[in-house]
Amino acid sequence: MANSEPRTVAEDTRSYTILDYRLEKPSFTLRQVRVGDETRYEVESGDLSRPAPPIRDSKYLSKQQVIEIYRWMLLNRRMETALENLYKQGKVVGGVYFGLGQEGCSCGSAYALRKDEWLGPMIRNQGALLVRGFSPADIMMQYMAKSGSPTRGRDASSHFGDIKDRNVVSPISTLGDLIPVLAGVALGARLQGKNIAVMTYIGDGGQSTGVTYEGLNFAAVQKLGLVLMVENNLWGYSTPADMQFCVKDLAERAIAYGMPGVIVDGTDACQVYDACHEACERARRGEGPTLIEAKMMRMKGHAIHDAAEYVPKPLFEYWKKRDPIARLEDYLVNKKKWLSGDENHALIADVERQLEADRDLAVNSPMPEPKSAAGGVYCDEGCHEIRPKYAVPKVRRGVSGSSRTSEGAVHLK
Ligand SMILES: Cc1ncc(C[n+]2csc(CCOP(=O)(O)OP(=O)(O)O)c2C)c(N)n1
Ligand SMILES: [Mg+2]
Repeated sequence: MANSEPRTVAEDTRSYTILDYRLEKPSFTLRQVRVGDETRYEVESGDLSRPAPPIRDSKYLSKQQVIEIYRWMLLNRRMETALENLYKQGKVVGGVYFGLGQEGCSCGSAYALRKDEWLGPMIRNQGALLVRGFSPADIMMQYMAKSGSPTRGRDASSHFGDIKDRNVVSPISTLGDLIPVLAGVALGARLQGKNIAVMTYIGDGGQSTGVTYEGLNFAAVQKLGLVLMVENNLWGYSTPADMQFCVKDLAERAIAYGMPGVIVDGTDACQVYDACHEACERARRGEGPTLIEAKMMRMKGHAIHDAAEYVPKPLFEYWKKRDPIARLEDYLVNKKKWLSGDENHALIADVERQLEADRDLAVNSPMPEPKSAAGGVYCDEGCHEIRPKYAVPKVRRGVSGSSRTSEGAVHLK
């Protein structure tokens, strides 16, 4: 085309695709109101009377696998109810955080990882911890700061992981900081000759941080197998999502990083799993990261101390109809008939039995001895070896101040 000829709009327009798995696209606007000294919100527009959407059939999960995810979700919820009661009995040290309404996202996403892959959970992903092999007793003991807890009573909240057996990186409270860490885990695996999927989470609030950009951009450029779950639960503490960002959907952020963006209904574990499975497969092929936005609602306050008075009540009622467990139960029992009523009751009773046993174990276990308080806090030189997870790193000997033993373990100096 000659330079003098005007270009058409079509030639200058690029288009991008955001895959959207949802069967319903909720849309509301909120209005900020002042009640005395308090700031609250009201629903300004949006249809709150719509019936809940059905669960979407999974392209990949077998009947048994859907039932297994359902069981994890039940365990997740019942454990949090038990924790709430333990808090009210004064047995919890510090606060308690809940993932009520987010169990389908937490459990369905973690279920897509293989055993040798890695998870970096955030505070609402207690369901993901259960899927990775922590027991309800581990989590309850942690909140009660018991000596048998994963941190031996040295932290009373979510700051624990297991890099030896369960491949879980401990959450970092500074929002967004887990993203480059997990990208680094994928890079480490690649240096050892493996492309693996690594998964972590960030909220609608936390995704505004600079480190989110840095971590995602690094993962995109290096084609690292990061699966980032952006858990858009409509609130970042007391800030509604539409005061946090201007894009229509947070999945659109993926376009600017140069990676696929996907939207799922976070209350539908089957959709969550399918999107995560596809992202994990892409990661395993060495094709790079995926950003998945899971849309749902935080059904409690930020933590147990927050009554969420600022959230409009009709919004809670709307999302209660979209409860991830009640809808999956209906899907399994009434729509698919994969569980009879009796089988469902037996499964629920089994979850309750497990929880009661774990709660009793946690409650009756001892507090730590005072003299153990500083144990394990500082790493004295040579106190333990850090071994590569997959194979001997394919790095030059003697770089970065490290040396190699004959078995290939790296001693940090
Ligand atoms: C960098 C950073 N800024 C602020 C905080 C304090 N803080 C902790 S949780 C939270 C709200 C997070 O909201 P969101 O990311 O939407 O996650 P949600 O709690 O909804 O799961 C804030 C502001 C923090 N931990 N880190
Ligand atoms: Mg949020």
